[in-house]
This record gives sequence, C-alpha cells and structure tokens, in this order.
Amino acid sequence: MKSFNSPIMVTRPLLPDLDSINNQLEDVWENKWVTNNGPKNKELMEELKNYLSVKNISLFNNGTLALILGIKALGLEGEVITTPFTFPATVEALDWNGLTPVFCDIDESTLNIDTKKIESLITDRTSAILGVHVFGNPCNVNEIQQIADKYNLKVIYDGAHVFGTKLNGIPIGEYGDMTMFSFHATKLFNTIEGGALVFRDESLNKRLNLLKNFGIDNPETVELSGLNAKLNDVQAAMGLEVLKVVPEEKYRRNQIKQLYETHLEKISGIRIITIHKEEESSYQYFVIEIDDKKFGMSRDSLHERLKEFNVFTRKYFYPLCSDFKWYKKLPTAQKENLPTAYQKVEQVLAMPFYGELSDQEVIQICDIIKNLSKGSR
Ligand code: T4K
Repeated sequence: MKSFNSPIMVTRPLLPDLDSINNQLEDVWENKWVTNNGPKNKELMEELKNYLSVKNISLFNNGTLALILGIKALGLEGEVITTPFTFPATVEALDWNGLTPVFCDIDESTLNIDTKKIESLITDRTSAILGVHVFGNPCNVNEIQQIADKYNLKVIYDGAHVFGTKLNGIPIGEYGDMTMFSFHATKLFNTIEGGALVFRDESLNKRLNLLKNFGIDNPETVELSGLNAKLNDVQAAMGLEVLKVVPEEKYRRNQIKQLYETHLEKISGIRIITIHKEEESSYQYFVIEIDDKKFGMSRDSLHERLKEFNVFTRKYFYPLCSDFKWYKKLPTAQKENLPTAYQKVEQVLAMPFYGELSDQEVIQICDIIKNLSKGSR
C-alpha cells in the first residue's frame, strides 16, 4: 500500500487568494480603524446577515466567547441539559456561567442529543436545553422546541459545525432562541479565529454589544460586567474574502463526500455518519463509524495504522465531556446513564475533508482503509 509523501491532515483552512486579502488590508490601513466595531466589521455583519438569512447577528473573536456571553445575555440559571458528545467549549461555556450541565445521552444515528431522553432529566432547576448540531447533522429541532415550550425553557444551539445549513428550507439559526457559529480556521467559513451569535430577540443586541466590550455603554458609563470579545477589522476583512470562496469550497467538498461514499460504503463495518443533504449542508466534516468486529480492527487501531501512511484522522470528540475530572461525579455523567455516548465515542473517526484534497488522494485513503479491513485479509 502506498503511503503519502507529505502528511494528509483532517482539515486545512480555507485561504483565499493572498492578493484579495492585501486589497482588503489596504482599506483597513487607509481608514485606520482596526478594531472596536470598525467598517470592515460592519460590512461583514451585513454580508453574513444576508448569507445566513438572519435578522439579528453579533460577531465575536471566537465561538467559545460568543457562547459564553450568549448564555450570559439570556440570564440562565441552575441546570442546562446538554450532550456529552461535543467539543469541550460547549460545556465550558456553561461552567464559565456557573451553570451545571445535565448530560443527556445521544441518538445513535445522528450522535446529537437524544430528544427521547430529555424530559426525564428536567427538574425545577432546569433553565435551558443546549443542543449541538454535531459534525453538521442538525438536531431534532422540532422535538427540542416542543419540550422547551412545555417546560418554559430556553433553547440554545452550538452551531459551530453548521455554518450556512438549512433545515426544511429554513436557515438553521432560525431554530431556538440563539445559535452560535464558530469561524475558527478549521471551519468551512473562517476569520482565522472568530464566531457569531444569531438570535430571535432583537433586544439582546444591546446587551451583547455591552458584554463583548467590557460593559461600556459610553465613555462615561459602564453598564455591566463584560469581557473583551470583539472581532477585529483584520479578521473581518479576512472573513469578507473567505465568504466569497465558500460556495466553491462547498461544491468541491460535495464531490469529495461522494467519492468517499462510493469507496467506503462497500467496506463492511463502516457507517457514514455525516449525511450532508445537497445544498442544505455545511460540509463541515466527513465522519465514519467503525464496527470493530465487522471491520476487523478497532477505531483506535485504524487511527494509529493510518498514521503509518501519513494520514492523520481525528477521534473527535474523545473523551466525552462527562468524563472530564470536574464533571465525573455528576449523577448524569455516570456511564450507565450514557450508554450510546460511551459506545459511539470509541467508534467515531473524522476523515480528511477539505477542498484541496485531490480525487486521487481521496481514493488512495479509501484504498488504504480497504486494505486494512478484514475483508481484504
Ligand atoms: N463547539 C464546537 C462543537 C466546536 O467544534 C468548537 C470548535 C467550538 C464550540 C469552539 O469554537 P471556537 O472557540 O474554536 O471558535 C479544532 C479547533 O481549534 C476548534 O475550533 C474546533 N471546534 C475543533 C473541532 O477543532 P483541534 O484541537 O482539533 O485543532 P488542531 O490545531 O489540532 O487542528 C486540526 C487540524 O487542522 C490540524 O491537524 C491541521 C489543520 N490546521 C489547523 C490549524 C489551526 C491547519 O492546517 N492550519 C491551522 O492553522 O481543535
């Protein structure tokens, strides 16, 4: 089996033509407004409102701070029901708000919060449900909303993986009270580091602007205790150019996805988790699940063996957040309460997935996997 000459990583940042960035930077240099809600920031905000088809948006210097301050703005208290199968930032945002996560098991098909198990976790301390659209697969938003309406709970989504996704023709940010998007370098749309909140209640705009700017209302009034979480104008300038190349990147990722499907679907013991319905998806990740008995090797072994061929997959999201040492003792963090999450976290593998991968490279990755599988031994 042929190994790659240079490493194939799980992703690569989408970088527009350098000349286009230089042109943008010339504007920033010219107007000398480089942060604190400058012209490029405002321009990006308008472009994103359009692209995401949303009314209310607020930009931040990363997705984690966006989520922390979004939760703060909503004034949540007590307990929040969430998933253990996510990037640490999701639950860390609760922690930084003094909230207790209540871990709910996940759906075995989408790997998102299992809506059938939410209701039994609700107590008189519950204030919200925090769902994550894991790997780009949307949560069961309608059922989550029904439960939230019944118990008068807020609904927040960590939408780090669903930039531009539509569900039933409706922009994903329209669901729930608030959705966070991450614009990190590893995301489909990036500002190197960055993030945004989209939200239903227009009056949150004022509060979020205060929260991300030290709580300063005007030069003589500090209204509340805030943080510094502003997206600067150099990042915004980058975003303006990246946004232009997103459609082309999505088109290419769709081709890569189809190529992976064609070659991996035939291999026993592999299930493709990321469905990516045409045009409605973010094409953020391409993720598979390994059934060790049928495949003939565990996910961990495959992950290690692929490195010998210079292919660097990722075991996102291992370990589960419920396994963090500061949450381990929570009743809802116990293994017996999270059987599906504990099973899936040992089986899931994120494959290299970015537009610059060539067809040949994708086919070679699939051939290596096929050759490592039981069927070919
Ligand atoms: N919620 C969810 C569900 C999330 O997935 C994330 C972030 C967040 C919240 C928080 O949003 P932010 O605060 O980050 O906006 C990466 C990202 O740092 C993180 O943003 C992302 N999720 C997570 C899934 O992936 P790592 O630790 O895996 O990153 P790293 O440095 O290992 O990079 C992954 C691969 O990307 C590298 O192997 C190669 C490539 N890469 C990366 C960078 C940074 C490059 O080629 N160039 C680069 O500059 O966390």
